[in-house]
Amino acid sequence: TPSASPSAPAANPAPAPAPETTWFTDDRFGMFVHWGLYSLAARHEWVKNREKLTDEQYQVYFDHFDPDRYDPVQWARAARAAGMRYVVLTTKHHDGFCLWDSALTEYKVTNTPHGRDLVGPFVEACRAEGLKVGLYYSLIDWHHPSFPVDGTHPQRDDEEFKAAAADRDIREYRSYLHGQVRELLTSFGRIDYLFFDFSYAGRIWWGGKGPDDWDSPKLLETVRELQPHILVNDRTGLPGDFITPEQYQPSGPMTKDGRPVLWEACQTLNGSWGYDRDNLDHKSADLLIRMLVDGVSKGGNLLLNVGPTGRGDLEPRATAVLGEIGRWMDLHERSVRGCGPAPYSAPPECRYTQRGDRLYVHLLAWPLRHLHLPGLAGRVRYAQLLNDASEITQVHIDPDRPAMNTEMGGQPAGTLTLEIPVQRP
Ligand code: FUL
Repeated sequence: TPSASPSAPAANPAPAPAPETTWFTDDRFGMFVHWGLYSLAARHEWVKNREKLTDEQYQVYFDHFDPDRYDPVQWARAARAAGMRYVVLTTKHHDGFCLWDSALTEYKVTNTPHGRDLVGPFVEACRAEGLKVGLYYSLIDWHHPSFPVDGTHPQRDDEEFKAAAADRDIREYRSYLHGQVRELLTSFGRIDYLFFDFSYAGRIWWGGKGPDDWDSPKLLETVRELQPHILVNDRTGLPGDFITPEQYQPSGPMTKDGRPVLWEACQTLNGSWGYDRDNLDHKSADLLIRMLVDGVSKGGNLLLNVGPTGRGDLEPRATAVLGEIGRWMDLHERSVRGCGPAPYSAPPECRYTQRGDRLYVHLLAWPLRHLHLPGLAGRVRYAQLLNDASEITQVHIDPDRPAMNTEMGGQPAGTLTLEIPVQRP
């Protein structure tokens, strides 16, 4: 049989293999880090836009950016201790400020008083702690002269926006952003995850043409070429490897065009992504654990955000809540890691997560003296509390409604989890 010459181009090149997603669904829980010039303003990462600060007014944060206490090992350890297994850092947010020594701009950390790259040490610290490495990159750029709008414009595609966009050459910005993504994916070794921001939920913010402006098809091609195993989100305006519900809990497993998709909810501690000093509206550890469990029961991940201070510290309110989550994860992580939805409907105020033959029943409300588990008659072999392996007494078997006595003292609401080996249907 004649064989093709080695140099002949393949008529139908094989499609790139789908990236490995097992680590993502095993890990389930990651840390988002929003950090940049806005951390000095300490009142939300959109401060430039919200307060219509001019470039000159915003420059003060650049001139004073000197995070003398930056210690990414501390961040990575805090993430790990909280039960998180990957960390995602904002390398450039909408304000355009770059946390690495980009050759393509002067608007970068190495030109601030700090004078040193921040991304390299972050990547190293994650690796040292055995965490997967994620980078966030904003496709929006209020600083670049060729991006259609600057930070003072409203978000809508109104007349003001159109007038501002008309005299800018998007091609320059497009090549800048492609160049920067190439830098990020070639300068720091293996990167596992990329969060572009944003065309979100089918909506292109900031008017413009989103994927056309950014040439998203080419962008994704470059990303896959440089880091073939990487997982990329869906905010380039094109489908990615996972979708990114922001600050809400989906009502069930998520689908796209009728097919199940990987998803990850990103969530703030207090409604702001950047450090927000005077914000008192912090979520409790209990609520955050419930969000994690609820997400896993629907097949999703949780990317929980922290906003370090301008000096580089995780603020005490964040470390306290991460510590509490970590104490829960320490005893309950096997009801999260590698778990997903169970094929049964959970009783009211409960969530099921399942891995293999282990069904985890998370009781989100307390007290529940009797718990009826519809559809599980004949499948429950044994039941125990997960935190201390103590047996749950099965007090009543009704063919349709197995019921268990769950009157257990001393367990705080929202953190009681039962482990039940079940026979799969
Ligand atoms: C958004 C951004 O505008 C926020 O500032 C934040 O980065 C969030 C994760 O994505 O839509």
